[in-house]
Amino acid sequence: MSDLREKYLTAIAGAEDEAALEALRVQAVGKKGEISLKMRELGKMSPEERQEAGPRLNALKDEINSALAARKAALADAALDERLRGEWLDVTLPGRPRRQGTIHPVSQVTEEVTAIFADMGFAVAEGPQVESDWYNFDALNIPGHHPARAEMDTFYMHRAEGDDRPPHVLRTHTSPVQIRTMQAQGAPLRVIAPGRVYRADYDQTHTPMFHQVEGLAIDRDISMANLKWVLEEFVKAFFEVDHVDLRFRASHFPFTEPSAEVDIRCSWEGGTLKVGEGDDWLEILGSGMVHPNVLEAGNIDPNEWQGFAFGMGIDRIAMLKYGIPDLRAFFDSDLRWLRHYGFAALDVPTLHGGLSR
Ligand code: 2NL
Repeated sequence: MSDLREKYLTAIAGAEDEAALEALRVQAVGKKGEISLKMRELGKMSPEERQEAGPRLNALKDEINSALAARKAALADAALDERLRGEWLDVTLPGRPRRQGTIHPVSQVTEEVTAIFADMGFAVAEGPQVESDWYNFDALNIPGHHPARAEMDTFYMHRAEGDDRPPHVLRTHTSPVQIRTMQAQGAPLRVIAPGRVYRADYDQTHTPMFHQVEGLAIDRDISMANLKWVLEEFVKAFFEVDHVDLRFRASHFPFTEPSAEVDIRCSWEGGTLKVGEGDDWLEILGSGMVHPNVLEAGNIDPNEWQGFAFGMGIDRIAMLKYGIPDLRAFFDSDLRWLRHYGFAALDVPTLHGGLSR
């Protein structure tokens, strides 16, 4: 039996890969392996012989199994070491200038919008992209039967089999972030919520993931007049012009009352957009006074507080400001497109240093 032990322990220690180990396992302790055959012979022995050989065989079997496991772990460690050596990378090396990346227009415009609203006292709020249907719909005064739920082309997450609770959704707007901020911070409040949103829609002007920024200001005596001033300041700063005309068109959203869509005066002479002159109007955002039900969902008393809110598409205003024709190219990761429309990595947009150059 000590011959067997010697034979297998030596072979296992020398096995070069997992296949060799497996062959040894079958040969030694497999169903028809050498140890198993010896165990079968126990039946033919006298009780005295069996009492001596049985435990020894069992111990040998255990020892071989341990050696197999140890060798397997050692081989896996060696394979990992080998791979880590092969994939070694010095992340402290300087970048190669010609291959340096650029800032995506969506990131650039998000930074610009953030800088403008920060200057007017708005903080940035963020929240989850997978939301409960309560935060995405109910809290925004969109009940279960409301057509807005169906119209929104919502992506639903899966529930476990037999779990009958309503499924989570990919947020269809960033409004849930403002509900969470109202609950966490109470009034007064001034925040913007930029981020990714999702709707099952794909064509020339829609991608299933896109970017939105929403704003929310809550205080004791906020009015549409405050909304109008804030949006005017924003549009002038964003399009880098001294004068704009805004047009408020009555509209409808479940979460605001009254609601207005906002157009800016512009011209498309020569195919390029000029903001603040000409006779065309360009719709850029939706807005309104926060609905009392929405304030209540945020645990804010609508008898004491009121506020305005607005929302706009970041991708859309990026296309307008920087003359980018095709929305879908935004998310293609085409290096030539990124080099052409991207921004220098160190040009951080600020109001004093210039938003864009
Ligand atoms: C649009 C319109 C809008 C809001 C978003 C909002 C959020 C809360 C309360 C009330 Cl928490 N309103 N958001 C309000 C009006 C319009 O978005 O066209 N977005 C692209």
